[in-house]
Amino acid sequence: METKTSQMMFQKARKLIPGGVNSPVRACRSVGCDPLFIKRAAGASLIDVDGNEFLDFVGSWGPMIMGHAHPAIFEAICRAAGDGTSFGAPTPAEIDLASLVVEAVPSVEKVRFVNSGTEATMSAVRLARGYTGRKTVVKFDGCYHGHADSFLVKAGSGVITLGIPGSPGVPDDIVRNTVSIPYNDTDILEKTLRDASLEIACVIVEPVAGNMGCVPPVADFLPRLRALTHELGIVLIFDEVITGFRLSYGGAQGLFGIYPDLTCLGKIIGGGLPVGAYGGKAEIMDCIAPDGPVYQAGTLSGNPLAMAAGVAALKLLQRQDFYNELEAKSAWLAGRLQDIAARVGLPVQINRAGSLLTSFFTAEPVSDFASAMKSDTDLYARHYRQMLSRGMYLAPSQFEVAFISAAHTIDDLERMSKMTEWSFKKLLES
Ligand code: KE4
Repeated sequence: METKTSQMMFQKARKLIPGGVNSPVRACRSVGCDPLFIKRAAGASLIDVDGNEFLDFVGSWGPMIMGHAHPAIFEAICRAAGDGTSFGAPTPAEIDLASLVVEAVPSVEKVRFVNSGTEATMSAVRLARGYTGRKTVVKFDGCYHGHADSFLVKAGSGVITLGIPGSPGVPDDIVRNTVSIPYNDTDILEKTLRDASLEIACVIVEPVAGNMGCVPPVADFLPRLRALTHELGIVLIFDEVITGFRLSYGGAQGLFGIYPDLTCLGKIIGGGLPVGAYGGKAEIMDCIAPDGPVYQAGTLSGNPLAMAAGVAALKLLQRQDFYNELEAKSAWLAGRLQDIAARVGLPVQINRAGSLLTSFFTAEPVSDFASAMKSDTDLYARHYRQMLSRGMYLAPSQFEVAFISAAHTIDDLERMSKMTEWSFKKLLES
């Protein structure tokens, strides 16, 4: 595969940008190769600057549920751009997107738009602390909620990919207010939440974990979490930056029928442009400035182009059977991959939730951070490089998910499974 233009660009980028990338996981460090620079994308395909074409299973880490360069989203952005790109004043488009989010997400009565998932979760935690007057935040090992200081303890995603224990620069007295406990362990959860000394403001959880790889909740985990936080007056925050509008039009909460006090969104709601959001009960949201004392602000929050892209994206997701079709394709692929691993004799666990899927290279079932960490990351790296050489663009980390989109056809998924079989066999040869 010719990659000399990407290599030349990477050398140039590294002189200007730390690691040559604007987000660490894109550097492909954990899979032992240099990143490819992408020139353009359409549907389920990416084309890099050397003209190589790939079937894309990263989907910009979640936003591209419709596939790339969808005409309706492109048209909406162009139309909005013709009227100006940013005003720093309220616009009709913010009402349009807020209406769609409030209608779609069961527990959201009011919503505030920001520019990233990190801003959304950071603001939701500040709001929970301001609303309760308490300071401790409980999160779960392997879950990632963006890079705000409070979250960089035993975080998932890039933090575990790069093996960063937490992160330098996060003062102890910040981290002291964050407790991280095992995902899916209801005994430890109950003990932690009932520990009166902890003075807990909120629990923040990925209702389906996507940042240690795909780890769905066990049956009683979310119901128990909701019951305990309700009983103890603790704010429950669902971080649905990945699962929002991904697992269903109402997100994970709509699918499971478990309703948090606050919800964080991102990715899909921006249609590929920078948008995050946090929302929930009006009683809590009304504590946010200017109605209330909890401060949060942003120059480009509610940006008209991002709002237009988000409205266009969500309207596309309202199509009858959209999620049923995505579920059927995703279930088919997961079944094929599990069959292939069994037939080839490679110890692989396929975890799936809707159109989120991870192939863990381990013989043990993966239900939390500790079991995910038993995966063979070297084997995953070899698989990644082999698949890339055959035109399959996977997440450059064992601890991320593959995203299946409406643009992937059954033929695409058949091609992916055939390449997977070839790669799994090759892994066993050496
Ligand atoms: P952003 O600040 O990256 O928009 O969102 C942070 C975030 C919050 N919550 C969840 C559940 C998330 O998955 C994320 C970000 N996801 C990662 C991928 N696992 C973004 C990719 C990257 O860091 O480059």
